[in-house]
Amino acid sequence: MSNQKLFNVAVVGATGAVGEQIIGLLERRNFPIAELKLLSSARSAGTKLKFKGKELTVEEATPDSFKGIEIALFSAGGDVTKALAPHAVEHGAVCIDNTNAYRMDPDTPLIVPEVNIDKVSEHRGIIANPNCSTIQMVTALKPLQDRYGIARIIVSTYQAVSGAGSRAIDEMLRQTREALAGNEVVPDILPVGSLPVKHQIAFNAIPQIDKFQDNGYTLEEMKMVRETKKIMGDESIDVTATCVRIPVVYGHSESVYVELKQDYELEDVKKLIAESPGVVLVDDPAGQRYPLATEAAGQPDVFVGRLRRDLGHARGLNLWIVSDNLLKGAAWNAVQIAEYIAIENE
Ligand code: NAP
Ligand code: 3JN
Repeated sequence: MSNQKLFNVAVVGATGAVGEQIIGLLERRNFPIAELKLLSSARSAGTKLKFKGKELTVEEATPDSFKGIEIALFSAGGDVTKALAPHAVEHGAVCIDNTNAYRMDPDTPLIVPEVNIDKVSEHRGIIANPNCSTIQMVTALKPLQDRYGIARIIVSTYQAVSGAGSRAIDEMLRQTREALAGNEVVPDILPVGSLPVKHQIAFNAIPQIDKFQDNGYTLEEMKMVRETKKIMGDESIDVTATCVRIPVVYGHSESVYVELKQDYELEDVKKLIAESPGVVLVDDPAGQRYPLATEAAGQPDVFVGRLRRDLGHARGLNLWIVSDNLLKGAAWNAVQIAEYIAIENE
């Protein structure tokens, strides 16, 4: 008989695109669970979801849902986190939050396990999971920061529709069918569900992810700027981002330019990346091998390729970084943190 400690776990947002991946990972990773509580809004309460061959009934999330819960994984939007996570903490749970609600709170660690797991012990009940676009970029760049230092990052993203939730996936597939049938394409959700203007995503690229800020950047772009500095623990890194939605279902791709603080040899950089945890080097121009969203989908790792020196700047380096936005970008990063917490509390 095993003496392994088992945990009472809640998944808030269990019926969503991220929640579904969290539940799948808890099952596949054989997370040490005593009781699993699946929570959503009243809309989906009563839905049956499978976990390890058993049917569990989704319940409406309320402040009382967290009695006895030890680990709560939130992915139901920032407002839900703000309303419910403090109650979960009061009931003694450690919350791992996938939303923007607490990411920049100085008392909340913002964690990517491959980069800064040492900060997790500073939590006061809530641990924040970064934005998907930030997670994959910092996972790939951390070895370069450690070895050479990073002065500047210029990133352009090519983001999958699943990042905007399950309704955005449905919208892209519906619009594609409408366009191919020669029918009128009716935009409904993207780029931002709560804003009045919508754009077609099928056969298109939309340079807006989330709302525009007063400085002309979108919130997604500003998340990349702020979160990168916090996770890397270096406010001096200059970061500038352009975030674009493209008609891909799973897997965010990023064209990243980094300016290092020291001279480098390209072969050393490739070796560093190839040896880094959670990162896979796919860089074979002769064989036409480079990271692709279709190949990253369903995988937990961050894939890096197209490494080449900037022709005008000796310390400049270009990379192409791809990862499954719902896995390493959200659910897998959160479950990695939960596994770390579970081991610490055994
Ligand atoms: P989604 O597919 O639209 O799912 C939303 C989930 O939240 C559903 O389970 C929904 O339940 C639940 N929910 C909505 N309102 C609620 C309420 N008042 N109380 C309890 N549950 C409620 O969205 P998603 O793609 O899974 O994303 C969910 C959230 O995760 C996002 O808003 C974002 O904050 C975060 N996220 C983070 C990343 C990242 O980069 N780390 C990526 C994507 C998403 P119903 O079925 O009842 O509606
Ligand atoms: O659009 C994407 O590809 C990622 C979206 C993330 C997202 C969507 C809605 C709300 C977030 C996030 O994780 O930053 C949030 C939010 O929590 O603010």
